[in-house]
Amino acid sequence: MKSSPKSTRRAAPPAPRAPYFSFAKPIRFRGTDFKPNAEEPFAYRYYDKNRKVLGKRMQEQLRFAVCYWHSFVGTGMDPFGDASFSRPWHGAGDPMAQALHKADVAFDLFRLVDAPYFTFHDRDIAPEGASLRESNRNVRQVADVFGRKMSDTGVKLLWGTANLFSNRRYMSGAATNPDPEVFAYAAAQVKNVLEVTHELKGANYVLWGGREGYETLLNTDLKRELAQLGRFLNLVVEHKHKIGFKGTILIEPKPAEPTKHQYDYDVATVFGFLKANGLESEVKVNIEQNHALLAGHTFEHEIALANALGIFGSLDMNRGDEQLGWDTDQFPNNLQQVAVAMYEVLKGGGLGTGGLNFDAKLRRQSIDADDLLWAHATAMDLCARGLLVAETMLRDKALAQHVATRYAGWETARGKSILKGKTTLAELAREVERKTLEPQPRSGQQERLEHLVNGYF
Ligand code: XLS
Ligand code: NI
Ligand code: NI
Repeated sequence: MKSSPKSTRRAAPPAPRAPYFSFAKPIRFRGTDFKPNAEEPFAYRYYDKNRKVLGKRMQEQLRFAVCYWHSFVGTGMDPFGDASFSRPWHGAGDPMAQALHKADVAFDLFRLVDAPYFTFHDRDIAPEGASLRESNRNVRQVADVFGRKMSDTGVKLLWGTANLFSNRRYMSGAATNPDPEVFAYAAAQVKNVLEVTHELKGANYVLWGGREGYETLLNTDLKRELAQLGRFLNLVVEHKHKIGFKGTILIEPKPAEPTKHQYDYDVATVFGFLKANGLESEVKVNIEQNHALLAGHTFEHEIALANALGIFGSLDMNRGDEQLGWDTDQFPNNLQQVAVAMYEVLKGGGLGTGGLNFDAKLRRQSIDADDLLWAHATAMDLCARGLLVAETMLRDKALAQHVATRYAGWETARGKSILKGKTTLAELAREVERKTLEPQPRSGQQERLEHLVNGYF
């Protein structure tokens, strides 16, 4: 075919960019005997993605995800200092070109650490435009690029979400805003990201109530705001079914920050809210370690409770600091904490459509590009090790047997008839009054069990 003069004068392709990371080859599993060297400075000691753990490949048991916001948007800024990371796609420049640069580096990180999933907010991946229409167009444009990269690499989307908290329009809340026009704007934003998540075959869609809460009751109609939040969530669920999205809708509880009191305080509060709105079989929870601590719970408590209530969805895998009362979002680095959390996950039947999303950020001084690799790879290896410990705890059955013995009375005909509602309060009272012997207390054996658990490490 004869080419037209116009097409022969093609613009020169952009000069190839230098790779962002110093690693060229993906980090591999090498076992615990491997000695790192200049060629291969890091190798997985425990994360052997094809190893079977309780009948599933480790990769499928763990479903690791890299989050876009902390790793590629975060600047290292804190309330006392400006950006410290200076990533090449930050600062002045064409924002769409920067978004594409960022996407290239993100997919390079996924490849290098061998992460099977990622997560994002709409505002992480594309610049906000002059209108919602323009912002949504930007998001779709980057999502198209994601679609191509995902089919080239096999990386999948764990979940998408809308940022309904950064822009000042949301300063008084999104769904819980006193102005219905802000509610409508938030709805329009969620519609777009939910549809994009659906198109990218996301496994879940997350709603974290960024500013759904209040600063002071003096200006707040709490009852009205809760009703707004219920309506909003119902709209999202209705739309999910309308477009045929099969992923799970997840709420991410957090007790405070940014608002003084967040409505989605913890798992128990979210369950009550779902019940009140008839959504307990439609929506599950995305539990974050640091948020559990801020609510005065342990991570494993929140996981166990969600499993007990049938609303366990997914995990934001990070770590808070026991001395600090805010969301430090550090990479997980405590084997025992991770193992007991994974034990609860496995006991409940595993992650389902969920995964382990590293909602974690580098410390402000970790300014090297490779710090992103080290942070993710060490966290992945630690979680793999935690999974193996949890597997042993489960297979060993010693803990489970202790618990079963402790509740054995409830498995007898007597216990069962009480629970089935076959005895009244008056009947129970009459029976007890006839007896001369008191029920005998038995030891909870906590120290012995703590010793048992230490033996797994
Ligand atoms: C903030 C939340 C947030 C959600 C996604 O504290 O953890 O990062 O995971 O909006
Ligand atoms: Ni989170
Ligand atoms: Ni957090």
